[in-house]
Amino acid sequence: MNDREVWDLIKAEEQRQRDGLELIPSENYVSRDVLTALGSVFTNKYSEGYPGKRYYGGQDNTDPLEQLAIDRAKQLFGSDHANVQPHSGAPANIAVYQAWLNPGDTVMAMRLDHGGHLTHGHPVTSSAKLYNFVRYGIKDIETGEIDYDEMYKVAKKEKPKIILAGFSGFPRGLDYAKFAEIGNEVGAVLMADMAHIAGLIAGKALPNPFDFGFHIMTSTTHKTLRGPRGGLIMSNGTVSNPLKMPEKTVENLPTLIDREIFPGFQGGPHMHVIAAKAVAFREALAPEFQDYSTQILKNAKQLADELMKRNFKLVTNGTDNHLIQIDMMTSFGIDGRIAQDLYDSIGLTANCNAIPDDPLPPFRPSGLRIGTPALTTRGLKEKDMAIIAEWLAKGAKAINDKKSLVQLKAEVKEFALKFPLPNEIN
Ligand code: DSN
Repeated sequence: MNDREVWDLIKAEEQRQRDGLELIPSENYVSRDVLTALGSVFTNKYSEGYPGKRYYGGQDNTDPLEQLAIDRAKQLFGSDHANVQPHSGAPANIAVYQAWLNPGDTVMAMRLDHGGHLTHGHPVTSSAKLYNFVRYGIKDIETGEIDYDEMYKVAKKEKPKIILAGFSGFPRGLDYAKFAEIGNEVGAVLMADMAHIAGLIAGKALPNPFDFGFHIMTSTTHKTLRGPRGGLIMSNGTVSNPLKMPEKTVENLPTLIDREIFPGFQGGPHMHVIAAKAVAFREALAPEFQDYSTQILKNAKQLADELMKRNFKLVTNGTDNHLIQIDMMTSFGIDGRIAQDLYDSIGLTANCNAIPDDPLPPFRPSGLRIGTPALTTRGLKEKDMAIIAEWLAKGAKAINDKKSLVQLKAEVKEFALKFPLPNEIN
């Protein structure tokens, strides 16, 4: 590469990833094949429209490529329809809202401080200005049990047009059957934002909302699904000509969504990213991906247990998925941001996060969010989780002891180098 400045930063980032351990639950390491597809000549091509219905010439290869990605996504999640064009998870969610709602309509989603995502109606988002968001949340912070009775009451009163199941900071499972029961009674479309757990659903380690009658599933493709940075929408219903606006019915959701992504909301799809999505979907269809997904959960459970043995207070006292929320204030009297910087300094990357009913502000919250998808990709197993928990405990205690932190950083690096990044292996 001629651009030394960029090249040096790429090499430095490679080294940072190699020398440390990635604990952020929404990050992962892609394969060499995914990277190759991302860096391919498909980045040169404009392809507004959908396979067979494009506005520009020269689509000999983009059409079969996008169709391959669509077919693989449908096979992976068992849906009638897939739109592989969303640039990421936020545009995917917004496109669904726009496809189904009118301004002023109501959406029911998880409380943001209980684990819901910004795009589920945080007041600072543009969706919150257009639509009315009402909430469900956790009944018992110690177990993470969702208050389904309250959800039912609010749904009956507010009549949401969409009930949204999904989270980015909740370490337990959702009862999709209950969501469906409530949604069907009030006539809401059931939408699952599975960005965090799509890989666990694809790998059959966690249940699939479509098996419970959900109509729509949105996701990112770069978290547990281990593909390129991007978005994905799947739905059930009839896929018809995207050039014609269909009637607004549940059966027509696939076409309403396609129309909303393009021409409604986005311009040209990023075909190099769609190529990389297709590669990732093929990888996720392989039997080994099921072992990977199961191992993520085993590692997360083990890591949670090892942390609790070392006096870490965990939100809901454990995990049933890939992520763990640590209440750092209760555990060690330091806030999540201080903890994030502290662990960064020893090569353990995590992110600060609000805990339920957090008294501290979002930029400096009480919690630290960690998880096991990237560690598991790197080949770590249950036995390695005690080592990580020990470093996290020692790090928190050594906050003012520079010498110990330098020593911990060296230990983390020595250990991390035993586990090559996947794009170094294949
Ligand atoms: N930023 C993502 C996460 O880390 O959960 C959600 O968009």
